[in-house]
Amino acid sequence: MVQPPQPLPAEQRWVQAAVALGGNLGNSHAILKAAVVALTQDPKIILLAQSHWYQTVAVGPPQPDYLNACVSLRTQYPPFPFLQKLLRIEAEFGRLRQERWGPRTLDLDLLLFGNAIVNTPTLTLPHPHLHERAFVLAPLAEICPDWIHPLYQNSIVDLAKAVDYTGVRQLPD
Ligand code: PH2
Ligand code: MG
Ligand code: MG
Repeated sequence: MVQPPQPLPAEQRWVQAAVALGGNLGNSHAILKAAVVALTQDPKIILLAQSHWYQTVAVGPPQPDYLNACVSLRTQYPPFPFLQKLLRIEAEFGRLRQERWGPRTLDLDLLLFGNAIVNTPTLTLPHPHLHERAFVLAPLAEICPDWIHPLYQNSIVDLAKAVDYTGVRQLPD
């Protein structure tokens, strides 16, 4: 008997995401660059763009300046497995963090995942502070100016126009 054609395995679709990188302990330049390489080594992740590096005055308790940047990428991971991937990379680079908003070797924050809106104890999308942080909006507006914030319905470049850039300095290439 002739078998009816079997459905092909569902292809995981590729979704665009944006990630903020930050660090202010150890050799931040080396650590953050290595974190980007670690992301690109995963076959379920394709890097699209990387912003300049920024030296930024710390928001929160007194601590050294941060190095910050953002990347945009496409991924076949769903949001939670993608978050797990980010946490694994943070752990790999010896993330140290004692206090909330205190100094850390590597912070990878999931900012945007397509137009997903997620509210759970472990993941909030879009990132709840994305729209108010100059150290995120400056690099993000470079690489994703037209991305519409799923909650505010404003473009990233418009959100970026509304914040104060005191203490945020773009570093030369
Ligand atoms: N991250 C924090 C707290 N404060 N300040 C700057 N400038 N850059 C950061 O990435 C940062 C911060 C918690 O994640
Ligand atoms: Mg953070
Ligand atoms: Mg974080």
